[in-house]
Amino acid sequence: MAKVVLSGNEAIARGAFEAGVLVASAYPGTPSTEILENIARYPEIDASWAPNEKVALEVAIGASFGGGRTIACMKHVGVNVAADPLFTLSYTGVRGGLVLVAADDPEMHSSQNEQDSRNYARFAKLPMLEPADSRECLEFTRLAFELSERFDTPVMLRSCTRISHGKSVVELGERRSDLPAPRLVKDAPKLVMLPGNARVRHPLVEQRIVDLSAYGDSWSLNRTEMRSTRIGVICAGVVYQYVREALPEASILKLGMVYPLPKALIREFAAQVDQLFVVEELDPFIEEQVRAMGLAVTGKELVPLCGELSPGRVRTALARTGLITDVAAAPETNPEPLPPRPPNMCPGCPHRGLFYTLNRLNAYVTGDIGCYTLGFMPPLNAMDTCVCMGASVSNASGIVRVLPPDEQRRVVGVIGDSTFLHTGVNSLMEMAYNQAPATIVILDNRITAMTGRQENPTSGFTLRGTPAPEVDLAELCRILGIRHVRVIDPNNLAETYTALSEEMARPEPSVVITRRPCCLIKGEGRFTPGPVMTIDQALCTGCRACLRLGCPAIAWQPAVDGRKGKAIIDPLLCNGCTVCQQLCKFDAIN
Ligand SMILES: Cc1ncc(C[n+]2csc(CCOP(=O)(O)OP(=O)(O)O)c2C)c(N)n1
Repeated sequence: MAKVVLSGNEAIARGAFEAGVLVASAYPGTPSTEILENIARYPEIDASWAPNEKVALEVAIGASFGGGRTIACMKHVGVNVAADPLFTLSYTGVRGGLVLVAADDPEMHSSQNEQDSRNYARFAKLPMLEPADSRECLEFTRLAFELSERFDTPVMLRSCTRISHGKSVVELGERRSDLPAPRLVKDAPKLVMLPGNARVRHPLVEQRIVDLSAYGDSWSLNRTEMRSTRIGVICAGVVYQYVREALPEASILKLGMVYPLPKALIREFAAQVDQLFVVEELDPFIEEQVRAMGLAVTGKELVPLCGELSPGRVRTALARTGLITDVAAAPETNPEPLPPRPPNMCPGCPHRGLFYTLNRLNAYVTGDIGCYTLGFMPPLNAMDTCVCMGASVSNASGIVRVLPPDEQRRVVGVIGDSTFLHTGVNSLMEMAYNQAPATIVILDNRITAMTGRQENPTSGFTLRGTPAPEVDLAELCRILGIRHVRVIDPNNLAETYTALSEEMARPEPSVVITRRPCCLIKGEGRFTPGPVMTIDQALCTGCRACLRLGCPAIAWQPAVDGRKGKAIIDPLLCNGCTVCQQLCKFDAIN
């Protein structure tokens, strides 16, 4: 078959296709998003966005219980949301093979924390595979389904930013067409996890881990590469590439299955080398288990606990042992720091007018995760907390309970449309139920913008672009028990100011929905740019009020030759939202 260059995410998608997967479900999140987007290219697979990761996994569980092979994909923090079904799925096992892809983000390129998903495999007692390049992404995904059915277990596949987004050569294979057709089979003792049945399943789960560990001792995914026996390194995933580059002479035990560990193979390898190291990103996951086996091993004393590794960091770390001497020659990944370029909302972003207004109203903003988190950045400076998806609403509901009335009124929770449907709905239900007097703003830009403009249940389209029912957010809020709901245009500053100041003053729960499409989604009923604005230099007084919007289209021309500094608008960037025009007191912007 053909050889092609694919990203890790594309290769995982291909692996799912070749494995004969019938159903794929996911919620977007960097660096995992493109897995489902690429699966959607295969018409043989029913691929769809779920409103959150728990739902995605449960859709996959349903498909597996029906007898079909199925995959659920998410970023590392998504596994927290999906953890409830995951732990019990470990007990039920599968009918059709089930793979859960967790894409970690060491260094937090695009995440709020850098948790290590390997801990989930151990915690939930299920196997985890970790590919080291795109070829392995494809191969391991295929093999994960075989493993899942052979051992009656869900299998986790761990990727990370560098594997998901890096590209390398893969060899394409055929799609499996010999799998049994799905059909209903009643099997309550296995699939109904009430205590009596679960008690029977638990010992099977424990035995499964023992069996998988023994299987791993001779499975080709775990392999030993013997070179100099002075240094022996156990590693997996992308770190294998770093170790090969940084320590070309070292012997390596490369693990393809990072949980459970192949204990006999590890002992055999340890016995062959003078000094044993574990090099791993984030937690001492392998190291602690190897030490618990009674083996002398060095790891996190040298290797950083936080952030990504690189060939340079691996070499520098191991150089501290004195075993490597030519560290000066070690390649450093980023010798010249790049100039900082802080992230910013796009010109014409409908979130900008809202945050400008929240700043003017001196609101205390419990924030959430999405493009609008950038409302935290100067000059808008209008976000005070941000924890996880959905937390804005429940944080607002909690914070007002400890504040005096004059401070309660300042509390505003802000949440995007996708985030609201992800986990905000439950929080708003709580807020309405317990009548917490906060104001919530739902920023309805009709799309999941932050992760690359994925459709969601408010946007009217499915993953494949077919029309879908639209959730009516205002009606949903009313049904949840919010009596005061209003829909406004955030590009209208006066309307936004009036709505927010009135709702903030109200000693009752209320919701303001700011409705305007993201300026990056074009198409019918979506964003249409307005007239490009210009600043009349004769009328501009250089008051800098328009700069308080932080719009990338507005620049400052410093004073020259005794003339005052003035603002200018870059016509190539301006999307014509008119927000700057509305706040210019001198009518200089037209
Ligand atoms: C549990 C979890 N899943 C996924 C993500 C990735 N993610 C960050 S923000 C976001 C959605 C943003 O969409 P929306 O709320 O509509 O706001 P917008 O970016 O459109 O302004 C997603 C999916 C995450 N941070 N946490």
